Formats: sequence, structure tokens, C-alpha cells
Amino acid sequence: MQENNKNININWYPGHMAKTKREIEEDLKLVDVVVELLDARIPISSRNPEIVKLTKNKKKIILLNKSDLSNEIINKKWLEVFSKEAPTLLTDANSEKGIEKITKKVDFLMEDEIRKQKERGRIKKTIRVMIVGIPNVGKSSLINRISKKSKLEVANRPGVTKSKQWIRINNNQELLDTPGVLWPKFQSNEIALNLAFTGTIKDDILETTEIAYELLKVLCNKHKINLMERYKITEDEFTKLEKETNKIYSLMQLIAKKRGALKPGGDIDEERISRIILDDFRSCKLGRISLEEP
Ligand SMILES: Nc1nc2c(ncn2[C@@H]2O[C@H](COP(=O)(O)OP(=O)(O)OP(=O)(O)O)[C@@H](O)[C@H]2O)c(=O)[nH]1
Ligand SMILES: [Mg+2]
Repeated sequence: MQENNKNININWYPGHMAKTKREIEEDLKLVDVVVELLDARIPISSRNPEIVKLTKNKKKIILLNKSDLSNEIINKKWLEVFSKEAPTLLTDANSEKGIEKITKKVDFLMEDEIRKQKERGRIKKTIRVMIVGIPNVGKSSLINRISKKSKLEVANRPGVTKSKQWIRINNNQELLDTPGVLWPKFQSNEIALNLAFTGTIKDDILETTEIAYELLKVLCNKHKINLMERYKITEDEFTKLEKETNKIYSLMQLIAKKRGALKPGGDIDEERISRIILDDFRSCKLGRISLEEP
């Protein structure tokens, strides 16, 4: 493994995502409100510029989801930033807390329009809401939570939802679940990596060891304390690492030794320790870490 910055090449765009984008474009004509889910840990990297463009003339609510995994102080800062653009909420699709605010916000956004229609003698029966966002951000979980049912399949890997589905949630709202969609060319390596760290890009597209190595680099620079606490690394051990030529690789070796991720001969099992580090980050065992700050 090299310490230098190489280009991370994840410029692929599967056909099903192009198809989903076309379907979203088509279905937008049928919907009243768009709910755009972003990952609170990486609100910029998780924002699909194509979706932003497609939905720019629609009534919109932004949700910073998985906010239980990101830093609370930074959450508040992002909330302020996005609120300037559209009504924004911090959400955790795995908990009941604050979920009812979403349907209320939708009703509120539609209030004027429904009143005008009533005045013209028309009764609008159902508000149609489209839920959009990158793979694995929590769209289906959120709909299940709002509807208090578990109709939609959810799992902790990207690409679970394969086709769109309408879910009625009460007598005046219907939610449209859509498959997660990315865009053809990421603007930077940093964005590609953030999406890989959080589990948006299938792990077989990039090598696990490479993602874990890059994640360690970020954590080592900005979240050293989290690493030290999780893997019981002492100040002395860290100071020693600073002197190594390939600091990050040495850090990975140290963590592997501490966690016993070794091959029978005693060499470190890179694949295994990489998986451990990624799982620890994704499941918040390294603490609540926001990878992007306003
Ligand atoms: N901690 C936490 N986990 C969440 C949250 N929302 C979703 N998850 C988890 O994230 C994983 C993905 O959730 P899904 O609802 O399947 O995501 P999706 O956006 O529908 O994904 P695709 O269908 O692949 O596009 C699951 O393991 C959920 O339990 C959240 O707010 N906090
Ligand atoms: Mg889904």
C-alpha cells in the first residue's frame, strides 16, 4: 500500500440507475412534494446533483437522515445551512422520534394549494410525495417508519429497492419509494470515498482494503481520539507511528495486532482488519463522526 494520493477510480454508472433517473423524471409530474434524503454524515457528498436539478421547481423537504450516527453539533450547523434552501429536518429512520414532523411538514407545504383548490370547488384527495436519495441512505426504512408497517424491504447494503412502490400512509398522503440513485461522474475523489466509507457504493466496486486505508487516513487526521479509544492505542504508540514512513499502513498493522486480525503465520490479515474498521465506522462504534462540516 502506498502513502501517496492516487486517483480513486469509481466512475461507473450501472444501467438500472440511469433507468431509475428516467423514471423519477417521469413520475415527478405526478407528485406534489419531493422529500430528498441526505446522509447527515456527508450531506454534500450524498447529494445527487442530477436529482437537485430535476426537482428544483418542486415543493421540497430535505431530511438529514442517519443523524444518530453523525456529530450532534455539526448536525445543527448543517440544519441551519440547508434550512435556507428548503424546510429541513434531522431524522433517524430507526427511531420514532420526530417522525410525525415529516407528514406535518408535507401538509403544511400543501396548505395553500389545497385551500385554493377548495375555493375553486375541487377537492384534492391525496397528496403524493416522492422519496429520493442515494442508495442505502434510509428511504425505505423511513417510509416503513412513517407508515408504521414493514412492507418495504430494507437492508444495510446499497441497491435493496429494485423498483418504485407507492405506500399509502394515512387518508391524505401517499409516499413513493424509489431505488437509490447515484450519478455518472463524481466531482472528486473525496466524494467517491465518502460514499464508499458510508456504504453507498457496493463494496465489490472498490477494494475493501483500499477503502479502509483511506478511511484510516481521514480518521488519523481529524478523529485521532476516536481511534485511540476504540482500539486502545496509547499516546506513545501514536507518537511512534508519526515517525514511520507509511504511517497509515503502520496504524493498520497496529490495529490488526490489537484486534488479533492475523493470518496463521503471524502476518496481518489486511482483508479482515479492513472489514472490522469499516464496520466499526458504519455502526458508530468509533463514535458519532461527521465527515463533512459546513
Ligand atoms: N443508524 C441509522 N440507520 C439507518 C437510518 N436509516 C436507515 N438506516 C439503516 O440503513 C440501512 C439502509 O436502509 P434502507 O431503508 O434499506 O435504505 P434505502 O435508502 O431504501 O436503500 P436502497 O433501497 O438500496 O436505495 C438499513 O440497515 C437501515 O436500518 C438512520 O436514520 N439511522
Ligand atoms: Mg430502499
